[in-house]
Amino acid sequence: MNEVLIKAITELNEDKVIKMVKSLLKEGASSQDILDILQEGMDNVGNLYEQSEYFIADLIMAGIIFREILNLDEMKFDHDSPKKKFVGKIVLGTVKGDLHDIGKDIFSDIATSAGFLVYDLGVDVPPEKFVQKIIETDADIVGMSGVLSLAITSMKETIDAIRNAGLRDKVKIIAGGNHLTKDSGAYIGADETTNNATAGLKICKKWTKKID
Ligand code: B12
Repeated sequence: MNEVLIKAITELNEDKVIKMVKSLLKEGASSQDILDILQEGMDNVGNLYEQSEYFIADLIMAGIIFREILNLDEMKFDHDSPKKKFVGKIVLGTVKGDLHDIGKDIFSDIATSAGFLVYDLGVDVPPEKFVQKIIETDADIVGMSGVLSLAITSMKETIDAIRNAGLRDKVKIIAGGNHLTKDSGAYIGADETTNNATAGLKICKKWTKKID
């Protein structure tokens, strides 16, 4: 079944993807299971684009399908139920030059549902906007998202700006994106990097001492 779903998303077969996801959820699959499968399909779409088999319109279509799935009522992230008291504040954004926001939005959703107060700055966020928001909100954590290669440079510039503003010791910084590695994390100066929103949330919980 999973292979068929991966194939359906790779082929951008919208109706089939939605039908299959709904039926998997009905059978008891979790939102996270679905996410993992879809991400594999998205990787295939990305690879086909790289090989010039797919075009920009196909990337757009993949994004539309992914969002449709995220918007299904059944795709509630089954983390902690929302808490009245916020467990921490996160300033979040997709870094300068990068417009990809699906991964950022997933992290925002699950962090919010786990009780974090998330200040989402959107996409193409310049370093100074991160700095300004950290000061304004007295945030505990900065979450940077980005999937383009150039995002690595923007992330480094963002962390440099945070450091130059004298805020580096006041916040923990996590960078998320498909292509990020421990090495790129060390290069940009983040505390942690991840290509998995749930793993990222666990790290944030640990930082705010709210881990289960
Ligand atoms: C959909 C898509 C698009 C859509 C984006 C729609 C949207 N609203 O986001 C559109 C069509 C707009 C697009 C545009 C472009 N794209 Co594009 N796109 C993709 C595609 C297929 C999927 C991205 C995606 O959403 N993945 C699914 C999400 C869930 O994964 P994710 O972002 O990694 O997020 C997960 C984790 O990383 C993590 N996470 C993410 N952020 C954060 C943040 C924190 C704090 C934490 C804790 C965790 C976390 O949690 C998420 C869930 O686990 C990828 C291929 C790929 N394999 O990624 C190419 C890809 C990223 N795009 C690519 C390119 C080249 C482009 C364009 C330059 C194309 C063009 N010629 O115009 C433009 C760039 C525009 C810009 N300036 O940003 C390349 C990048 C190559 C590179 N090395 O730089 C890729 C890799 C395709 C490829 N293989 O060539 N794209």
